[in-house]
Amino acid sequence: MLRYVTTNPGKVREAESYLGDEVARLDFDYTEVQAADLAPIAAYGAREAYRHADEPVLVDDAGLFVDGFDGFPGPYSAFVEDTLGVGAVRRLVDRELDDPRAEFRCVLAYCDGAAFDASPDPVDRDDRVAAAAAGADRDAEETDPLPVKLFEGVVRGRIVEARGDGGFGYDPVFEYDGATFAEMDPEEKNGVSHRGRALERFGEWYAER
Ligand code: ITT
Ligand code: NA
Repeated sequence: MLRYVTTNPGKVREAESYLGDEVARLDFDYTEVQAADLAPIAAYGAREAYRHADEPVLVDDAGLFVDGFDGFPGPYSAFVEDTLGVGAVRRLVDRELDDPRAEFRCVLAYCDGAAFDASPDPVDRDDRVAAAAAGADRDAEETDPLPVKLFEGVVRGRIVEARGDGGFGYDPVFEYDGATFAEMDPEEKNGVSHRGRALERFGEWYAER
């Protein structure tokens, strides 16, 4: 059984809506290393979660990256949500920036203890993830040989005044094509979201495995 490793029930709903009963939640709070990118955080988390669960695991690290703030809050999105709240991020964007554009990113890290084909796979990695994964793997060669495979999804939108009661986290303040993510149901959101895109890349690859 594949374990979707997260403490966040909102993420699980979306993963289940995409992967169905192929996946079950594992509520495990892995160590979040500090890094400027999501990929190494997810990769380290997947290794730790695999050792904990001894079953195939998928770790989901995500964040909101505001263009005009050089990607802030990015990897610190959870900390900023817990301390300031999503309304404060919206007010900060409104006050400080003329350009409200932002993107959500999601990196899924898969680990099942086995090695992967090292050949470049254009489906599931863009250049940024490949570079970060190479970095993670390079670090890991010294300390941790456990192979991890990464899948990224990105969606661009803009920060708006909060609307909608669906979703979780920053969904009410993130607008895509006229609707906030909090105004979409999980299927609609998966159809366009960072997580949906990462899940799609993972799903195609996993079906072949
Ligand atoms: P886990 O680490 O246990 O999976 P988490 O909620 O702490 O749960 P992250 O570390 O990935 O997850 O932090 C992501 C932050 O970004 C957190 O504040 C989330 O609410 C937010 N976030 C992630 N995906 C999101 C989405 O699809 N919509 C809105 N906010 C999202
Ligand atoms: Na977290």
